[in-house]
Amino acid sequence: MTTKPIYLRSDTVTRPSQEMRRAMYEAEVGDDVFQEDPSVNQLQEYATELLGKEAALFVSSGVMGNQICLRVLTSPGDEVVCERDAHIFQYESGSPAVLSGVQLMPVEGKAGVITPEQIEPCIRPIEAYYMPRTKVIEIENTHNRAGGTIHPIENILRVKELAKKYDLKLHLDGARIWNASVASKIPVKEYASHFDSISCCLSKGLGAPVGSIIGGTKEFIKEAFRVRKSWGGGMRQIGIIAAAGLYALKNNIERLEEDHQKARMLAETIAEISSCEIDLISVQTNIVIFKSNALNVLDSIERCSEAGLLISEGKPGYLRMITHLDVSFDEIEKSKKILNNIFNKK
Ligand code: TLP
Repeated sequence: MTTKPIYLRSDTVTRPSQEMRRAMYEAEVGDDVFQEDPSVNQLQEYATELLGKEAALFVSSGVMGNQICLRVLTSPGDEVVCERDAHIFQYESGSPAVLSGVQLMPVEGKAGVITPEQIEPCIRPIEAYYMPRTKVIEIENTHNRAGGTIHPIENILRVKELAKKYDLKLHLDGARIWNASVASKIPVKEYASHFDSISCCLSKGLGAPVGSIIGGTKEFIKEAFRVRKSWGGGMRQIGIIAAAGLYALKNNIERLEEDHQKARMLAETIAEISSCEIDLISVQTNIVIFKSNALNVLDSIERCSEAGLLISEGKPGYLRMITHLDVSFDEIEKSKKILNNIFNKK
């Protein structure tokens, strides 16, 4: 292949634009361990406002964001209820056990959503001292493995009621909360307002090279700052990358709509291929999960790659394509042709 491959493996593959690089080049820096990096402080202040929280903290990754939040919200021996396909359960290397000494209680949801009716029976009786103590309910919005589905706000409100009844904390893995917000037209602030903690990524659809933001109360973030340092996550003149994050928040949220449109185009192509299965209802943002009945996952990935289209496994047995700001409409058209050529064989 001489032409540049089309990268639909993840929205993490984006490269900083010229303008973003300029913002990084020009960033004022200081020592962030002393909280004296002006660019980091600016990013955190901007994010605090955007999330509508009392405070925000810049961390190195989505995993670090989720794990710091769980650590601050729990004590060893506690239990966190989450959906069975949640990122914290499937893709974070067992960190809740390793880093916080807590276990997860995964519940099988529908389109990434678990209802209060499903959660309530999983809550451990407070008097059962021999059981783990239920402490947190975690929600992922959008839900990666479910195909970028948006968690309905009505369900969030109902889960919040349940959490209040049992005095539980709520954490939002909002790695792609920006996509949920743009597609549902519900402000990120409103989503965030229902949770004790939120973690959201700058390095996915927003196109920054590194970093996530966590938000919560001042007290929560003070403790998160301490945990981040204890895990070796205190960085120094990090304004250079915080500037990219701030640029991303200011410039790259609204345009996510275009990524959703592109995902829709790919999904509709797949829906017309008889050897493929796709649930079009699940394609609500920038992720397309589908199944090929003609080729297995590895062969599908390999054949697409040979044709210049890089896709990945979305969950066992399923393929995944994710759109992002480095994929043009022209590349989407090319991708559609490649998908037809590879999967449309009778
Ligand atoms: N997701 C990655 C892989 O880990 C699967 C991807 O390519 O989609 N929460 C959610 C919902 C995520 O999708 C991810 C990354 C994370 C957290 C972790 O973010 P990073 O990779 O920055 O640690």
